[in-house]
Amino acid sequence: MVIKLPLIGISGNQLLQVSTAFEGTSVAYTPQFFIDGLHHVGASPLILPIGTKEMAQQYVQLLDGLLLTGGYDVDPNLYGEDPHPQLQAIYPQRDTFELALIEAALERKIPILGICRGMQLLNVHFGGTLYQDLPTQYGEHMMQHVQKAPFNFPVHAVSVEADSYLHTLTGDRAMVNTFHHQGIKDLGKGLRVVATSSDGMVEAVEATDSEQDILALQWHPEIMLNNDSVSRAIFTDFVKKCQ
Ligand SMILES: [Mn+2]
Repeated sequence: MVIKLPLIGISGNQLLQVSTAFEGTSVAYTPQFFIDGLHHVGASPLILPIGTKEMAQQYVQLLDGLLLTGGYDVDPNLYGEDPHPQLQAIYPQRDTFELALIEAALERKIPILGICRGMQLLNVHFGGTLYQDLPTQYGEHMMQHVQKAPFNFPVHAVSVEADSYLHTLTGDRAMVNTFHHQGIKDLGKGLRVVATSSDGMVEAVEATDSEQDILALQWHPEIMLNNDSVSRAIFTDFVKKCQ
């Protein structure tokens, strides 16, 4: 008998820079944190390689949940802007593929967990905009959002809205890690901000439509699963909802 664990699709990345690790060959991949994290909470992770819109639709038919990962900057043309000088590498095929994943997942109403770029792309899907480069566009009151501390060390606080779903996992306040030079500017219609840092940065969003199960975070719980109970709660809860 085959034991059926929740099948979680992970939006895969592609290594475009030539790396000696793969003898210069481009590779499809996801950080091991996501795999380990999903294994740990009893799910079957499935890495989805960047492909066509049709492939995205096909993949989502198989899934119980969708995990949108971090990575390249989002193409600013998707929210009607020209590239800022500090915009970093973009990969438009990944944007197109992941927007199709989002669309198909919303249609099937399967749970979506968005992380970092995943949250930003969800916002763009809902018609929102991004800061292309926080250090030059956000203003002087911005705290450090690319931490110099070890990746699994939570460095800044976020305040969580009392009536949000996230609050049931975090309480009023959580400590998070942070590695982002982009962030949400104008919020997309259909999303609500459920956590912010003290400089006003959007740190988490949820869907306003109660039929859609979206939780998206600007931080990286997958890296803190071994040392942070809130991060474990977020992963555990996500997989439970996918069952
Ligand atoms: Mn941050």
